[in-house]
Amino acid sequence: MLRAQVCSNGELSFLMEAHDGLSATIAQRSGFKGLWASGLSIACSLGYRDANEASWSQLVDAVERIVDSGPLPVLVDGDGGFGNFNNARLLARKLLQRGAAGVALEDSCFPKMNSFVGDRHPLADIDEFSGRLRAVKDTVADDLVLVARIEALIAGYEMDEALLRAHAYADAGADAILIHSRRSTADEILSFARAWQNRLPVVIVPTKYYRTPISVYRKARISTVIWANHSMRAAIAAMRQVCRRILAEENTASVEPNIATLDEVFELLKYDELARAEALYLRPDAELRK
Ligand code: SPV
Ligand code: MG
Repeated sequence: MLRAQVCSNGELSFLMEAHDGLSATIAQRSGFKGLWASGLSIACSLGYRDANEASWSQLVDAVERIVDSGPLPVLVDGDGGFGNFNNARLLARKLLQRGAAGVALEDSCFPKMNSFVGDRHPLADIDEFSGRLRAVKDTVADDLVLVARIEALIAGYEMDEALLRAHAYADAGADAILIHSRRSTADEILSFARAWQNRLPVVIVPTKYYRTPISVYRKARISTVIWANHSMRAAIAAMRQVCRRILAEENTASVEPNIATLDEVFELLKYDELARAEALYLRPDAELRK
């Protein structure tokens, strides 16, 4: 299902960020058809920085909660794979076991730093990173969609370097290329797309260039847009506001209209299903008499 979304050159698809079971459930109920297990957002929800402070096993556990929350395919932000080819293939194998549909690996060095923090991040050597991709492909074959993410533009290199890397990663077996940019306009990723000519599908993350209309990406035949961190950022703003008001007012009356009701919480997590199951398994006779 993820392969059809990411690897189709026809229709633009969207992946919504999730970082836990609740954010995944809300994204699914809102109508999204696929999820991005964001490294930044998962780290943030654990109280860590997006600098490989969370371990690969903590990532895999978070992904399991996301996968378990519903039927949507999950593309996992695998950072750089937590080390060399061996760490990357281990991560991919564990993600596959936990039900992920794909993994995105970026050509950063361990420990990575979030793309928007600082500049001139060190890039992995092309051949070494291609080895990570090949090792992952040899381990999971086509059971996991493999997205190769290029950090060259983030790190301040020219387009030629990004294209060189894209071709090398395609040769190494990537299924799609994620081209990342920190510019506030989409110019950089659009010139990449023009030069790349869709040798492999292109995935983008318009976190900084959010003003560009989606029609521009359709025209450029981008395959997938990732909304990478917006539920996490929405949660921060909402939680901060409610904390401030309750602290100041020593009362919750004024925040009640702006927060989810308990009934909404019970509905989201399907408490009704548990009640039906109880009738079936705890009191089967009562169920039969209905
Ligand atoms: C993430 O969501 O963790 C990403 C995207 O990698 S970004 O933070 O925009 O680099
Ligand atoms: Mg990330």
